[in-house]
Amino acid sequence: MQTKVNKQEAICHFINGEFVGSASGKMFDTYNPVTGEVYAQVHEAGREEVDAAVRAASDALKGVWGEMPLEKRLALLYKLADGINARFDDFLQAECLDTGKPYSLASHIDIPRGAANFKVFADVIKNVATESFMLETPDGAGALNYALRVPKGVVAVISPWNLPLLLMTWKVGPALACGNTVVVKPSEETPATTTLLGEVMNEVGILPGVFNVIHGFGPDSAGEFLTQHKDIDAITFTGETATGTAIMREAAVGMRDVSFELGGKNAGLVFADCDMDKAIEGTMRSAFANCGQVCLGTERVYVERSIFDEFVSRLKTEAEKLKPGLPENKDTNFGPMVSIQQRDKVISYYEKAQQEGATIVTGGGIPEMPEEFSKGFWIEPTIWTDLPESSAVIQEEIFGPCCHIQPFDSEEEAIRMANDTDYGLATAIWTENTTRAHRVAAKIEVGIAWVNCWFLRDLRTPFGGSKQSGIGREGGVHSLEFYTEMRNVCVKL
Ligand code: NAD
Ligand code: 6OD
Repeated sequence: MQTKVNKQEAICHFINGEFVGSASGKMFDTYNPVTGEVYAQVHEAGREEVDAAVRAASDALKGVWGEMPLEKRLALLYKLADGINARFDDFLQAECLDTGKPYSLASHIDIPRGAANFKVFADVIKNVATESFMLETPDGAGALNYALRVPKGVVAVISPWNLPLLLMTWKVGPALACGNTVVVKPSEETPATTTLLGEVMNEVGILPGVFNVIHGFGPDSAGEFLTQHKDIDAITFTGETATGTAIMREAAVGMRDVSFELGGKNAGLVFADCDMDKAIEGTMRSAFANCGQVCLGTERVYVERSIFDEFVSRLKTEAEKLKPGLPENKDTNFGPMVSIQQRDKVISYYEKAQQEGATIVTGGGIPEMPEEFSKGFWIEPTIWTDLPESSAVIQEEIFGPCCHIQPFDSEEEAIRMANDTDYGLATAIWTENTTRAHRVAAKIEVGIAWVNCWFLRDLRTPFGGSKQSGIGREGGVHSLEFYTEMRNVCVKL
């Protein structure tokens, strides 16, 4: 494998169709979260590599890629999706090595969605219309206005570590479908699958320079150098709200457009008229899937008082059944945190909850693991009750496998508590009363409201966050709003 996701060789940048190291020779370690061991070194890009990647992307835009007929471009995107699926096991192995997540999860979500993101947006761009208007003019002949969609240019894609392939292709897919070229900066924690995608790009015949990858950190490293680069035309970013703020400052210079998918502190609302089995199953996934490292995950659960005790007791029983273990084991359904830093951060909230007098229903610490995993970044799934709504544990995004459960007495109270946050990403509402479902969904200040389900994705729908959870919407035609510019042509007849 050229991408070098093995022990001996370092993971390279992918610039202008080639795997290259850094001129400075600077590298950083990347870890296997299951064992806590370094599994590879990664080249860290300096301004020189960032500059080379942006130049390659600019040249590709001005060259054959920029002139390519739509049908041909979209056929290549279909080939890309097929190319990922053809190397499904390589992607699965690389993703699970970087993140420690179970194969059972990544084989159902991360890798298939990583491939699907290319086909979906190829279909969207092919089928979307642009507007036209006939203007009446004093001479009676009129003027025809019609809009053209043109690519934004060179797009910087900055992605996080929790769903590395899925979240990166969620942006690269529409960017390429719209005819842009990209420079991707994956998270320093998870460089493998983005690099591997470079191989598939070459295999299927995507032209050099269309897709480029540079590795490194954020501040004073590849991320910042990329957002500061004057030839970047737009920045699409998924990550923390604080990072979004820093990137927005850079984007202001040169008036570059941004699309931001940021943090969340999502509420689950469980009404007494819910189907309890569905609510428990859904809340289990929304709180603990991917070791709680999903931006859409539920960290605050509000449960109607009459079913509170039963809900807490059943969620505890299910949480205690989660099985940590090697990603490749069939019965593993709970992985480690991505890094020691992330685990330390989550543990600090576990300590805070205890100091603030939470009742620890289950978990609250670091589990005993077999000797061979004992240095891995494992953590216990945790449930609390009895904290005041003002607690940092309830107000701040933790991004770990934990949730606090609070009782409520009325629909209005549940809505008020759900909305009492600076974030506005997602919610999950559990009720069998359809009228209530629609009424409540309309009142929660979020980008995505799920009813009796969670993370059920239709990629044609608008996806994004309200309040401090994001700027803009991606998904379906909404992605085209960001990845293209509309140019109006006015023809006097
Ligand atoms: P992060 O913000 O720390 O890092 C994300 C990316 O930004 C990384 O590639 C990082 O290297 C880069 N970066 C950091 N500082 C930068 C800077 N100053 N300039 C340019 N690039 C910079 O986020 P993370 O820890 O990787 O991911 C977890 C966060 O992402 C959580 O807050 C989570 O809610 C959020 N998230 C949101 C969504 C969504 O769709 N809304 C999806 C997934 C994750
Ligand atoms: O499903 C998606 O398209 C998406 N962007 C998911 C985000 C998950 C956050 O962790």
